Amino acid sequence: MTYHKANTLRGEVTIPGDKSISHRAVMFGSLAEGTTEITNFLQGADCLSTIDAFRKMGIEIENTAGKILVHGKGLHGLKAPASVLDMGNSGTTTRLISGILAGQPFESTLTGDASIQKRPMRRIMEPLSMMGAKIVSVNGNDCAPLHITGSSLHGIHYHSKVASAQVKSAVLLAGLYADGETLVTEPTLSRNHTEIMLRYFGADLHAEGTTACIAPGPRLEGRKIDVPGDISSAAYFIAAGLIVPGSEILIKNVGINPTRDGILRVAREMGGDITLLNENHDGEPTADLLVKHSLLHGVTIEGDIIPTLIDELPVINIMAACADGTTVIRDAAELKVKESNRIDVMVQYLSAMGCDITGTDDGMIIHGGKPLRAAKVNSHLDHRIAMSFAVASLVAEGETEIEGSDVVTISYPDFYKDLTRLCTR
Ligand code: SPQ
Repeated sequence: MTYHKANTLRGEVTIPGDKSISHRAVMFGSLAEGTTEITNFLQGADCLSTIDAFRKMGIEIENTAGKILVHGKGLHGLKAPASVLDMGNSGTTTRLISGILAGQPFESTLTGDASIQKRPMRRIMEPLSMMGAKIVSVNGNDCAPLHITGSSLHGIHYHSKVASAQVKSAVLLAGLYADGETLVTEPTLSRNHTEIMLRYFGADLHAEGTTACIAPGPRLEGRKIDVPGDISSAAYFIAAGLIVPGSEILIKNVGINPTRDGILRVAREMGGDITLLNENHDGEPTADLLVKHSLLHGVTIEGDIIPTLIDELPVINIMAACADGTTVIRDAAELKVKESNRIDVMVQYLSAMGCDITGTDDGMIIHGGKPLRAAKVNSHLDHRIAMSFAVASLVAEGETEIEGSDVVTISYPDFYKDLTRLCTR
C-alpha cells in the first residue's frame, strides 16, 4: 500500500473498542455464570483469537452485529480443547489464557504466528510454575508453543521484574484457582483493566499501589460491558492531528484510564493542543478528544509514565521526529519484545525517512525538526509499526510504501478507511 502527504485533517472519528478490555470481557465472561453482553467489542484479529480459543473449550459465544453474547459456564466449566489453541498474533491472549489453563483439570497446547513464537514466555512460566503449574515451552526456547498440564495451584506473592499487565493478569487469573491468596507486586503500575473488570464480575480482588491481591474462588457473574474506544488506536489520530498543519479533529469515546493515558500527558507536554470533552467517569473513564495542529517540541519520557504509553511509543516517535529539539525515551526496553523489536524497526525506517534518530538499550534519542521524506517500510508483522508509518507518510515528501500494511486488522481493521476519510490531499 502507498501513502501520500496530506494537506490537512478535518472531521470526526469514532475509535473502535479497546483491545485489552475486549479480550478480558470474553475471558472473564467465559469463566462467569450466566450471560455476558459486550457492546463495542473490538472485531480485530487478536480479539477474535480469544473468542476462538474459548469456543474450543466449550463456551458458546454469539458474535452478532453490534453485540457479543458470552454464555459463561463458571470457573470450572471449561472443557479440554480437542485441538491446539491458536493465539494468532496476540500476546495478551497467550499470556492471560495460560494463567487460566494452569488451573484446569486438563492438558492444552497453545501456539501462534511467527511473531508470537518469538515473544518471551518465561515471564509467565516462572510465576505460574511457582504456583505449581506444569507449563513447558515445546521447543525449549521459553517461547510458544506452550504445553500446559492443569494442576492444583498455591497462592504466592510474586514480585514481577517487569511492569506488565499480561504477567500480572496471568498470575491473578491463576489465583482464582489457587488454595489461598495470590499477590502480585510490579515495579510500576501497568494497565489495571483486569483488576477493575474481575472485581466487577464479583472476584474477591483488591489493589493498592503497585500490588494486587486476589482470593480464590467466589463465583463470577455474567455482566454487561460497553467497551470504550481504544486510546492506543486513538493515538494515531492524535499524532496525525497534531503534526499535519491546519488540522482539527474530534476523536469520540476514547478510554482515558490513568494507566493508559500517558500519550495525552506527553502530547500536551510537547505543546499539543488537546481538549477533553464529554468526560464520563462511570466505570472505565472516557472522553471525546478535540485535537488541533500544534508546533511541538522535544521532551524526555522516562520512569513511571512508560507503562501508560508503551504501545504508543512508535507513534510518539513520529511526533518527536516532527517536533523541534530533542526527545529522549528511556526505561522502555520492553519495546524490544513486542510484535517486533520496536526500537530497531522505528530507528531503521525513521532514519530512512531522514530523521535523526539513534536507538539505545532502553529507548531512543530523536533530534526532531528535519523534514521527512517518503521511504519503503515493512511492518514486520506489527500493526503499530504499520499505523505509525501511515501517520508519518502524511507529512513526508513523496510516496511512502508500507509492505505488510494489512496487519492493521489485528487491532483496527478500518484504520486506513478512517484515516483517509479525514485527509484532504
Ligand atoms: O497482545 P499484544 O500482542 O501483546 O499487544 C500489545 C499491542 O501493541 O497491541 C503489545 F505488543 O499490547 C499489550 C501491551 O503492550 C496489551 C496488554 C494487555 O492487554 O494486557 C499489555 C501490554 O503488554 P505487557 O507485556 O506490558 O503486559
